[in-house]
Amino acid sequence: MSTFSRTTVTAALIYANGPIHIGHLAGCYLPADIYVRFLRLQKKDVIFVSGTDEHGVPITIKAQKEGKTPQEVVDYYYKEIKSSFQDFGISFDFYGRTSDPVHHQFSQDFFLKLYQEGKFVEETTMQYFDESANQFLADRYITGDCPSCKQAGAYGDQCEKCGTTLSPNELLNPKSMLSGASPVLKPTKNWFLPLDQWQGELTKYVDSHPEWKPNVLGQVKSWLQEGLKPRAMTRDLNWGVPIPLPDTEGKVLYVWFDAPIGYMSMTTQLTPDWEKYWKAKDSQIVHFIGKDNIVFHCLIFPAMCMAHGEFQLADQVPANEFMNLEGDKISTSRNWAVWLHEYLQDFPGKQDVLRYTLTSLSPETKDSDFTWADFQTKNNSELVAILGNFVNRAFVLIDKNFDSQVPNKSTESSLEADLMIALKDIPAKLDAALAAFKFRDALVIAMEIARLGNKYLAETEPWKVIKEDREKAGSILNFAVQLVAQSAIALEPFIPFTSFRLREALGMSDYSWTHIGDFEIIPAGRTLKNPGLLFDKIEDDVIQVQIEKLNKTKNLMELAAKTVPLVKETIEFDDFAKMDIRIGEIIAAEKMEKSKKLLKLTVNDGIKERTILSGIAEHFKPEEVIGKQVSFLANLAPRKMMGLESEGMILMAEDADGSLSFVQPDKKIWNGATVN
Ligand code: B3M
Ligand code: ZN
Repeated sequence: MSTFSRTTVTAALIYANGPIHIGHLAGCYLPADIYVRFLRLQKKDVIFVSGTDEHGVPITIKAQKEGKTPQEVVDYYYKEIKSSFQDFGISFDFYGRTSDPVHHQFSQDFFLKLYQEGKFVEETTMQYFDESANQFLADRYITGDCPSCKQAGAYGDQCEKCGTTLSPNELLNPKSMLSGASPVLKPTKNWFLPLDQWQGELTKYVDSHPEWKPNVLGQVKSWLQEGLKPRAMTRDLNWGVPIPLPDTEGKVLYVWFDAPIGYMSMTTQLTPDWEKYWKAKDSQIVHFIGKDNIVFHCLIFPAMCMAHGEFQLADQVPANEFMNLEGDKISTSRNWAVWLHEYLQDFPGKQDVLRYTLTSLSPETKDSDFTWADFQTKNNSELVAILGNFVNRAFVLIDKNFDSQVPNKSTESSLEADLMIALKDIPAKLDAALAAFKFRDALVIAMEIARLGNKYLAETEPWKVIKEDREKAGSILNFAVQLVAQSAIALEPFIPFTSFRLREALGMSDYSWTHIGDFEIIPAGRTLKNPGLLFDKIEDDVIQVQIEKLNKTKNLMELAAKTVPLVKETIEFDDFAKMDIRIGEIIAAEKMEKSKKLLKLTVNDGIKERTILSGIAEHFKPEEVIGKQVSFLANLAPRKMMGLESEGMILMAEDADGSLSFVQPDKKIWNGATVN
């Protein structure tokens, strides 16, 4: 790894169609940030580029759902996402967007070069088309049963259940997402990258990287084994990068064609010197992604680069698995997530606690699970009890006994010798873990410094020594301060906000990774500024609030999943036509003395006032219903109840939780209107 002159780090371009949650952070942004900060501390030449993916069906579907234009959706979420990353200290050098004209131009040039050099196969194929919506159904516009695991609800590009990558024509029982209708097949022309022709080169490429993580190699090899097929690099859609060819109205570049090119187009916006980061052989390219993006980064994008010819291929693709939340898959649509912006509202200033917890639970080799209980334990038993406690003791003792000035180092006993020995291996181990993308291990190693510091203070007891031997106590505290400084450096990639506070407190400006293990970082005599408590204990009630929030979500989900009653036996039109349903206005309402359930309503039916007894008293107060226009069955035979005659029946809709609502016209209309 040290043979590279520079490193180009990318983190997946997340779709700009929603806010971000802990799963995103843990999946690729946090590991990428840790890695980049590590390289920067080593004074390496590194760039860190990411941005939002603003094309493709996920964006247009979101726009349709919200009644907005795709541009409105991406403009909104670009800002939201960018600021969430900023809030959590994800230190991109450039955070771009694929709707940027620079990107459009760059990806069109890329496409055109491949086109002109005959790297595409132009083909007219039968694609699913929704006749009512008058639109081809690319990718996520179509759902059906997964041919592989048979799960319903697989998308045209992927089954989320089993992870298989699909094409729309493989789905069983395909349905249009736009209308729910069964689509028809219609011919259309697209440009395909013949991945089959690159199979040999790609196999060689993958074989040259036996060091890739097993989860990555596993997926890639199974694709290669199945045999690669040509894949369309264009789509029949109105949203995306227009195809730079004549007569291609209504067609755009496939989002997975333009998105990875975004890494490059964004680098051109970062530095005029961008080419060396993508073209020079001595550049190391590292893509941080989640597991669902593996094939695109390890096979399809490399094939595109091979076909193009000027760009280097990725050296490392350290993809993570997924992080679950309290035992369940994180899901945006079910709102089963911890949203970063909500976390910050609930835990202001505690970004590092989340970064720390997510790193120590990182789904590096298999899916992992975030629980609020773990979060609390990580905070209380590690950040507070180990790091916070150690740092606090060192600062307080120096404040109290040495007027906040770093005392001299003098005596060294066997305890200091032991400490040095214990610390000796830490830098090398830490480097090895970080270079191998083992961030969980790396965090444990980095925390070891504070652990040793705590142990050292417990063994040397400077608070007792000070009473007899001021010089010796001072020397112990000098050692402790050096350990605090080393912790600040070693932990900077993981908890940068805390590290910053410590560096301020210690007056550290010139420092680097090589100072880990160095006991001369902070000179004697320097005045320190006690940073106060770095972390505070998170109590049970605070955690309980979060758990209740999730429970509420769970209840709502269960409610929504409650089965809708089966449709009653079929009737003929004549049966329906017998019912005379009308609109009337409730002009008076009162409780019935002897009944808990019934309200006595007076309804203006356009001709006269009629009395209707309705079983809604447990749901509505009389004053709540007066003035409402409602639907009622006008020709129901009059019935006597509680000594009064009811002339009709009010129609009510029952919600999943049993609550009732009136069936009302959506604007004020005349009383007596018929409902057909
Ligand atoms: N936008 C998928 C995702 O957000 C896709 C990644 C592109 S990376 C070039 O998971
Ligand atoms: Zn499946």
